[in-house]
Amino acid sequence: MLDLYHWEPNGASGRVLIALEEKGLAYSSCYVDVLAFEQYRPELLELSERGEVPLLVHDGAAYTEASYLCEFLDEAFPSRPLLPSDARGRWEVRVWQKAVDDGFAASVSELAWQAYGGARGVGALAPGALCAAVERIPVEEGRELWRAAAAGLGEEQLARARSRVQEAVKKIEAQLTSAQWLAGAAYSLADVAVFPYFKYLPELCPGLVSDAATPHAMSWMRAVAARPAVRSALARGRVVDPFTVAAPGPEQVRWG
Ligand SMILES: N[C@@H](CCC(=O)N[C@@H](CS)C(=O)NCC(=O)O)C(=O)O
Repeated sequence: MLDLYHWEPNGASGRVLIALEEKGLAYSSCYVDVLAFEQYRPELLELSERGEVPLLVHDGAAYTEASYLCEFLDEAFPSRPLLPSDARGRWEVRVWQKAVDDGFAASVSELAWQAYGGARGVGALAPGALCAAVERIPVEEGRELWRAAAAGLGEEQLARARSRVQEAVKKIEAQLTSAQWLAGAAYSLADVAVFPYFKYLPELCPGLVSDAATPHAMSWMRAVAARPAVRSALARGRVVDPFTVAAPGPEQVRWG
């Protein structure tokens, strides 16, 4: 029995939804509206002390952290593997996952929050109501994250996010110029990790990501988006386009 607590099928939630669909696993989808602070509901905090989604519950045990969660799924349910069979290929996947976890995810989330965050849910509250809602978050790290988001991200932070995204896009385009997929010879968890963040970029950073600037990455993005499993995962959201909503990721509070 697999229960996945997730938000919109973008970012980290998107990664795990795509992995479940690619592996053809039956799961129940439990939507958690991050922009209504539902991730901090007491019953979810009992399963994950940080109140973080995606959160998978399998046989009564809870799993978080998209990279490790996807690897857990691949190991626990070996059919339709998403990790290469050779050691080099698996290393390549993990290096891409680390790049996503270390900076790409947080930087895309920051730019997306800046562009779209205010439009829905808590982001649309009047400043006083938002601050009061933030102070009711029962997790210190969550309060810290959302206080910063409510105050608005500074130009220095946004400039750093733009430059990190630019570096990541360069690497993605370079890799896809000579290969069809990010790691190894086949589609893998590396593609699953990068896609739900990269998909924001043609709209969010059109000067950086476009058919003219990054043709190989754009065809890769379209090929991933056309996969039946990815289409099913993207249909698990509530908004028409999950890449036009954003929440500030928790990573920037952890690592600054
Ligand atoms: N380290 C986590 C990060 C998960 C994450 O960024 N979750 C977002 C939504 S997809 C979130 O919960 N943000 C809002 C919050 O922390 O209040 C992972 O890789 O799974």
